[in-house]
Amino acid sequence: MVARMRATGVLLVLSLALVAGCGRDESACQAPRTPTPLDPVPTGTITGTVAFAGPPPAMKPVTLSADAQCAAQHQGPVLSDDALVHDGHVENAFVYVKDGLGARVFAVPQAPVTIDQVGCLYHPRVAGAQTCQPIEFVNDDPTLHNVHGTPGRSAPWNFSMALRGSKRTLRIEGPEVMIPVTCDVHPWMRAYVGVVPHPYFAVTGADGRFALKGVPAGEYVVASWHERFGAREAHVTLGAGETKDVPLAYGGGGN
Ligand SMILES: [Cu+2]
Repeated sequence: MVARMRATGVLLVLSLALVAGCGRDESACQAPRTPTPLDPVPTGTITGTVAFAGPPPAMKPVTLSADAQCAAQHQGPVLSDDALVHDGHVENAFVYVKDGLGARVFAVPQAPVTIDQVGCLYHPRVAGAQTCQPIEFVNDDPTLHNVHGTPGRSAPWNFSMALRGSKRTLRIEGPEVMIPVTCDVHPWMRAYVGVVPHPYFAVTGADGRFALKGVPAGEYVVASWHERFGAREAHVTLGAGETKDVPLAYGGGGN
């Protein structure tokens, strides 16, 4: 009975993917573009640490038992990983230049951003990409996944990845912070992709640090996004050859 229900669910997911997975209009990414020359514009670096004051909120355990293939890949409890804070440093914050670049146009990197599915979790959980940069989803699990992206400013996607080792690439033409990615087979699976029209973004690691390099001298709004802690902004004036440290902080009773 359970097997039949699961099989029915899988068929439903596959059917949805067939309906919704095709036909994304990525033609805007095919149009030729002329990047604004940065040289001889002098540049600098914006750095910082995303901080959390006080005790971080608890993370809930994830129950993987609905899929034995998922559960078999983990020993011990798996947490939601949606509030990773280490000694006051926030991991998985998306930091980016939100305003100040004007009408500059930037070349699109052709190296893909890779988001893997392993242990029935998305790795990385938080990623960044430039508009129209290839984003490659990989299934490294011996089970079916369904990659379901729900942007608000560009076309959604929804496709199945049944085979281990399968890959699928898409490009997102519209800037958006952040785009949620889920899996219809495993409801705990969650990723977020920040898409911006320039290369000045980063995702913090365990030390909470970020560095936005090669930023043209100027005045900027730098912002951070975190899935549970929300958004923060800071203003910075960057001179040629300078490295400016920008404070971005959560907690302290506010979160
Ligand atoms: Cu899945």
